[in-house]
Amino acid sequence: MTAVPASPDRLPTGALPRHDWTRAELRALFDLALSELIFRAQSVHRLNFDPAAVQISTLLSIKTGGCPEDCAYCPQSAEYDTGVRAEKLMPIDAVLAQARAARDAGASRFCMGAAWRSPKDRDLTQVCAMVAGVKALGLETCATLGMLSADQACALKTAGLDYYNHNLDSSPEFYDEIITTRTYDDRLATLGHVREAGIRVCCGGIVGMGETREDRVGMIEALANLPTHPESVPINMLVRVAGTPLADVPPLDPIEFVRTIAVARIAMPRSVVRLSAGREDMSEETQALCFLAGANSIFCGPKLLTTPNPAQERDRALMRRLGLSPMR
Ligand code: SAM
Ligand code: DTB
Ligand code: SF4
Repeated sequence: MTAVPASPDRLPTGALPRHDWTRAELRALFDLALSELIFRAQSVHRLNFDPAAVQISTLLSIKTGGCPEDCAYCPQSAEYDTGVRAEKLMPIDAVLAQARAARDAGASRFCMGAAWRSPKDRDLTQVCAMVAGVKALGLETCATLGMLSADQACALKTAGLDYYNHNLDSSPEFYDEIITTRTYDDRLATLGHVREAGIRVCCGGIVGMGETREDRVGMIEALANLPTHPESVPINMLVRVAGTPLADVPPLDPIEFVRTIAVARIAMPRSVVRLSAGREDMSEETQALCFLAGANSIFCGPKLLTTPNPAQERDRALMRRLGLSPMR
């Protein structure tokens, strides 16, 4: 029998967020026996959250396809032939109708995504009107529109935006193999503008892109050592889309995905960790392990932005089986 590795220093601290995580500490967490890692993640989770509550968001692609960026994972980049057609920004009424339906289906947050490098000012005016309309329906609002200037972030805040999603995606080293059209520092600058404007930050990344465990360690290090932890941390399993450069990357071991969730939970104890993209191809048992590892948010509804997500009835049944309820 192999012995459980000795506790890395200062772990688990529990409730208090730290911003001085070292790669060695995070690596040591990844290396723990799964039972030990999940126990620590659960312990931290319970100090901060009801372990049976899951935050539910709904996604809508308000502007699909034709994106000038070259993110190697993304079906919406104009560089790749994925069958996703470029569309115009949706009309406000159509967005509000979808938001009403999401609210009536039990979502607490409505996230609007646009395939832009950054919004043009004319587009931003439209998005601000959407944000105000969604907010008036009693929903929390979230948007992901690409890079933002400080002024754009302030305009969104004034319109009523609660959260802005902008991911670091991977470690700083691996990032350059995935995206060449904007830098890690560009992303950090946008996150700074969002934080400065007083909008809550939703920031995470993708695993299963062919990165190493060290890259997953580096991604969590970068997220956990931001000046303030993102309030929401989406961990996406790559959805491999035909036509993208990552279409044929070998799938990641689901247990490694669970470990990534657990380490994110421990490193960012007060953040809501979202089991984000990739659930359509994930077993319900793997999803259950993710909840045990401290995930406490999902996207509900049959579509993410352009790819499928489990049907609402399947998610309702899964939550019932696991004894989970929507977070209030
Ligand atoms: N264009 C904006 C941007 O990139 O910031 C907003 C939309 S973009 C689709 C939002 C995030 O979705 C990306 O940062 C990435 O983490 C995630 N994403 C995109 N394609 C994905 C895929 N195939 N699998 C998993 N996550 C994906
Ligand atoms: C995030 O981290 N994951 C969501 C959301 N932010 C906008 C998007 C996932 C997109 C998956 C691929 C697609 O459906 O196009
Ligand atoms: Fe464009 Fe966002 Fe897709 Fe990158 S992830 S190609 S920026 S839509």
